[in-house]
Amino acid sequence: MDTSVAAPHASSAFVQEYLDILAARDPHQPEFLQAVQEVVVSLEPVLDRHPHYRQQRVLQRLLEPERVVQFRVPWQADDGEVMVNRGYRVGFNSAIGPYKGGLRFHPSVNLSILKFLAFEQIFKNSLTGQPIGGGKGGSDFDPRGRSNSEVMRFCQSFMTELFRHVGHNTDVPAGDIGVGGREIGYLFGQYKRITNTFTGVLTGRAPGWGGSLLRPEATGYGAVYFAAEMATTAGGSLEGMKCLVSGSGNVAQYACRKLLELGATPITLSDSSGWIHDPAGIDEEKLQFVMELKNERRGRIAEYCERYTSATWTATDRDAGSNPLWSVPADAAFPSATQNEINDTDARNLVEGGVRLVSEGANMPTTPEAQDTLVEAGVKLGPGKAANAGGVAVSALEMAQASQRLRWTTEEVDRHLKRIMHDIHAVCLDAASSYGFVDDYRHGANIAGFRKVADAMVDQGLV
Ligand code: NDP
Ligand code: 2IT
Repeated sequence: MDTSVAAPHASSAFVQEYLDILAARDPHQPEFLQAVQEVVVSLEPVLDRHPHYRQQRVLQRLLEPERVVQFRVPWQADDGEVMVNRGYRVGFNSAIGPYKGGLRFHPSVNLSILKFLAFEQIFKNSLTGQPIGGGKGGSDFDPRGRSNSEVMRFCQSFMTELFRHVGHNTDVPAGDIGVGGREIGYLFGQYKRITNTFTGVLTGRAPGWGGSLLRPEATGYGAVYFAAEMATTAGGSLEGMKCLVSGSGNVAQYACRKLLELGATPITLSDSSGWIHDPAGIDEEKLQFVMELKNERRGRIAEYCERYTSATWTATDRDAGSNPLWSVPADAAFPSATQNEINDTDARNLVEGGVRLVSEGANMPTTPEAQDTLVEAGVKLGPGKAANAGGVAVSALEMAQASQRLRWTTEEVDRHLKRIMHDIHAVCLDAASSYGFVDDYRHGANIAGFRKVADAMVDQGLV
């Protein structure tokens, strides 16, 4: 018997009530409003079944960040020019643990984007089963084309203000777009110097100075583990699948590696300048080339085609209204670049091209309309807050190892990561079916993530 109920529409009176509150307060934060809408759309049956959430105004409270800091980041370029960027840290919710979430350095960063990311992080972190609250931060600084010295000076200036707001029991940042091992190193060095402490204040550290093995791999690996769980539940497996991957940074690279290990074949990658299609498959040797290209030489993905003639490169056309990467016929898709990279036209193209499974490595890569199109066409859709939770989950394992002053082996961390992704998958399906949204991972992730945080907020009173 199909017990599913029609998903409430984004414009339902229930959803509108909450969006109206936000639109009045923050009319210029479209990404934040989008992230809120995507969650609230799942919660009507939850609030109906647990009226004390309404009496305690839990959802209204949850929509307001506990704190936001914004600060000036002055630094000097190699040619002596004085530069000024803006830094932020959003501490959105600490009901179940210290704020936890990445730092993004990208010219598009603003408060709307960081509030959307921090809001998503609350539910994602709750789903991991680890004791971590939701936060995010970053800057409109663009590391692209900057020397190591410039990046170091920027990171030192950024941390010279950020240090007073973070701490291993208060708020523990990590990487995100534009922030990888290099930036975490410079940020940590400055924190250590200013505070005269060596603590687990940041995750994503190198294993030689307190980092967890497998943290760099964890987000991409986790997104593929989640996809494997979805495929198994649907009666299949990833083996033999042709896969579309977007981005070519941390998440995309390790998604490709795990796909290869599980017998699937990645055939696309991208960066903000363009995308490559390699019908012969991106094998381990080609992936090594991409890693060296992006992580060491910090080059552009177009170079892949100079080296591998089986591939073609197409420049990004921002006015095209759709991204042709998503039109390539395939079985599965792993959007791993940025928010809103799959619009409704792209979603239709994915369905037409044969894609049956989408696992979101990026945060909010699929617009709400595109998500509806995919789900209505029967595509299994793993939402970012569940599918890409492996990264922050291993960050929480890094915090655990740091506080015990010991280090787990790669095998131990991988075992934990697999179990966590398995559990998130199961919890999403469970929550979805017990609130009438059978087999819909989006609602399941929102509801399961919400309930744990909401209960903690009720327990802790009006704080
Ligand atoms: P990286 O900086 O390592 O790589 C980002 C990739 O996406 C690059 O290829 C970049 O291209 C491309 N990209 C970034 N912004 C845009 C844009 N506006 N348009 C087109 N392409 C773009 O970041 P990550 O791999 O760490 O992050 C990718 C996604 O995964 C993000 O959504 C992030 O929030 C999410 N995520 C990351 C986690 C992590 O542990 N790192 C954990 C969970 C989610 P270019 O080189 O041209 O900038
Ligand atoms: O979006 C994310 O989950 C991350 N960028 C990782 C956050 C973390 O604290 O590891």
